Amino acid sequence: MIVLDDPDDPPAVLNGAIFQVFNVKPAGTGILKPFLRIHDNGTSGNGVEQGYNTGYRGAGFPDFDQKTDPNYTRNLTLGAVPVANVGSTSYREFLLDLNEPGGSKADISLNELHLFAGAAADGFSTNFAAPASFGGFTLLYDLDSNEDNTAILTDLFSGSGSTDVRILIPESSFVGRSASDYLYFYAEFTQADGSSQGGFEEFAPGQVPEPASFLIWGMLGVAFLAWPHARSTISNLGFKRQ
Ligand SMILES: [Ca+2]
Ligand SMILES: [Ca+2]
Ligand SMILES: [Ca+2]
Ligand SMILES: [Ca+2]
Repeated sequence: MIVLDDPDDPPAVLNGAIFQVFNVKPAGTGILKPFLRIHDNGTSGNGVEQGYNTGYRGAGFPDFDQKTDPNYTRNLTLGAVPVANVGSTSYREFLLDLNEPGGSKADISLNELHLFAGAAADGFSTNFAAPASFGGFTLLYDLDSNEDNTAILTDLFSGSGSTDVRILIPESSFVGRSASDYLYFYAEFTQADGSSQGGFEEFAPGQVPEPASFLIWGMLGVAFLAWPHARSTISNLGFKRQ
């Protein structure tokens, strides 16, 4: 089990994946491109909040706790997820924005995370909740494949679209897949402190900086001054963006 409950916590590793406090606070709209929003809607019951991304909107959806806005729970291709290098290891970068109340209710427990790939868009199956390949969908990564792992995370940065955590999945999980493959990202949270709280939890691909703004930041040398938490954790990891 890992716990990230302080902005200065160092990155932690669970079954090869890196979990890191990471705040991206878009100045405008359209910078974060979420692909999965889940909010306990009572379907799962018992305070479990779970779901996977898909563009499917036919009968039976949502089958878990997905929000149905097509802009925020949608199909995602592997090519749309950027690569981040930590030392000599490559990872695929995902961002997580938690929406929990403050104080003693600010934490949330990520219990399961499954990543599948398939040639088909609009996948629709409760089998995504089980860590096993099925019907054209190949399991690429399971947070619990080595043991039952848990990440206790905290809504450290409030406000919609203000991310809290970066999750880096080893590129070795994606060997043999192509950029056009569809990714299915299943997550399951429970609430250590009671039933579902606050707003939805939201996943997005890592951000690829716009070349112009990146250049300006570099010229002014202020990029990391404006991003102190990322600065400290990036230097811890020897992070280098491709
Ligand atoms: Ca947040
Ligand atoms: Ca909570
Ligand atoms: Ca687990
Ligand atoms: Ca919540």
